[in-house]
Amino acid sequence: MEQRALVRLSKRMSLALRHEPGRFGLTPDHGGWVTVADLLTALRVGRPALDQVVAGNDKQRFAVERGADGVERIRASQGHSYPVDLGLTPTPPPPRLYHGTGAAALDSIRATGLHRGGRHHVHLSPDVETARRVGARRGGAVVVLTVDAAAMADGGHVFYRSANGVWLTEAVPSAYLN
Ligand code: HQG
Repeated sequence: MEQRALVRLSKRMSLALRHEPGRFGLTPDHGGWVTVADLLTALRVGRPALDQVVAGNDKQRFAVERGADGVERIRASQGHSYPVDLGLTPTPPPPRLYHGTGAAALDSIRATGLHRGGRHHVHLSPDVETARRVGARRGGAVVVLTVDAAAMADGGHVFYRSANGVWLTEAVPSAYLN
């Protein structure tokens, strides 16, 4: 499949698995999994195209696993806007994490900290480069904030690391931002 078609399919998979499964006639389990067969039917694509998206995805957004029942299931590794239990284990973060955003959001973030918005968690990046890419999605000037994750963890804030390396936490008070 050609690159542009792959990106389009990846976006439809994100929509179906993270945001609006009902619109595709899908009913994810509590962990956000649907069977690969159901997803293929819902999106009207073949298995090779799905495999290409899962394997080639720049951010490894999707995870495929075979259950004890022998059935293959797929879910998004993070980024859901409907309630889902990813079953992630609280994990001590590296001392510093990064958050890329648009310059327009800066005053508000300095005043009130980072909020999770429509998602389950605030998303933090392990390195400046990744954060810069996340911020660049907003268009315009990019700001990369440094999060004092060590101090947050000391203060009792819980962190999780998604299967694709994104760090997640409930909120980041502005005192921990630089
Ligand atoms: C901002 C993509 C004003 C925050 C990416 C961000 C990531 C505030 C936006 C993943 C604020 C939320 C998540 C405050 C936070 N005032 N603005 N107090 N607190 N914000 O898309 O982190 O491609 O929900 O800075 O690569 O940008 O979907 O979060 O700009 O990993 O796989 O509110 O989404 O991954 O935007 O991105 P988002 P995000 P995928």
